[in-house]
Amino acid sequence: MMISCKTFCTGRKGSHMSVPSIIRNESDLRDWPSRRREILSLFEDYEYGKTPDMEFDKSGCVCLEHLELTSGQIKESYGFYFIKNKKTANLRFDLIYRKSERKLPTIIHVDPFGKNPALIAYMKKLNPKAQLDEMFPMYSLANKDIATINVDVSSLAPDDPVKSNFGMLELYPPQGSNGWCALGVWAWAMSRVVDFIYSDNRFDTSRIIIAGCSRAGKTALWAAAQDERITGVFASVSGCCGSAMHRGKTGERIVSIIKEFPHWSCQKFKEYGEREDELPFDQHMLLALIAPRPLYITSASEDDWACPPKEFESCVRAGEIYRALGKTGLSSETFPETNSPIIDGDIAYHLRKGPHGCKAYDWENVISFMRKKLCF
Ligand code: GTR
Repeated sequence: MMISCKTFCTGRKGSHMSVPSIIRNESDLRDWPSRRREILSLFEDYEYGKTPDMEFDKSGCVCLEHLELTSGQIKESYGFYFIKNKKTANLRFDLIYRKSERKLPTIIHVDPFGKNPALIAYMKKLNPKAQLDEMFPMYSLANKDIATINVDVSSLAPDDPVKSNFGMLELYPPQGSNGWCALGVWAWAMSRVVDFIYSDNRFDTSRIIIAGCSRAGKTALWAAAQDERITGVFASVSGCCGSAMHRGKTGERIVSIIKEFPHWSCQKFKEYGEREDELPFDQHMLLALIAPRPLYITSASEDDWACPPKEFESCVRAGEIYRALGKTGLSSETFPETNSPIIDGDIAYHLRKGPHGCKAYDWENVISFMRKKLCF
């Protein structure tokens, strides 16, 4: 694939650009499902770990609370429980929607921050003006006839190098170099919520959008890569181990991720701290696993740590498989100005003016894109 250097001139110096191809030859193209499985295994074996086959002694999902709000909206809280060898893990999620004659599209939001005060403080430090409810404006989205589900994935695997071993990883501890990790558990949690959506006739299973910001954006991409029932994907400022290419990346690199967040990736990944160029894949291939589904990637102009040009580059590169599958990639392959969304293809991208995070501006654009693509 020809990629113009003009588009990607901001890479790290000294990094050579031997980027592995999504489609290497005619047979990859002819048999995309098997090439797809091969790419998925690379991510399992080298980065996020492999989700184990699981069988529980007992598991289920219960509605813990049902409220009819004065606004006319319904709010429900649920808990999934999983029991194995007398050990228990649970997953909490909240649903807000407005009653409708029609089955509702849903947005499932990855929330590793929700109930964790230490993380909220951390986010505030990153961005003192952060308004955490802007990350997922549940009530206003519910007023647009979208069912919104906030999934507290930290209830299943706390976002902490030590504590993440409790909960789900206690029931199924990581095994070997590709053993799963907190991020893998979070992605798995999102699929359990998809099971819930499939089991409940209030929801339209052909319109399930996953969303996440930053570490939750990484999770959203990995969840959608594994679970093809998810029909649309929105990842904001997902940076390193999310939408940003590893090769040539500036700001946060694998070496810092494995030091600061060792519980996010599998053991094997730790060998690649300063060796990004030797990985047999790069993050554009994670986006390729989402094809042909509508995908919206956002960056923020003050977020050099995430490296917006490298988040953009993976979108350009993933366009190859979208086109091969009869869809379109990005409608423009030139890195955009701030607040100039590129939204006419099946992959959309914008660079929001401002700091790391997810804002009302991001949501407005994402919702109009998803409405158009998924026809709701
Ligand atoms: C950054 C971190 C990223 C990202 C983010 C977050 O500082 O280094 O990888 O995950 O924080 O989740 O807030």
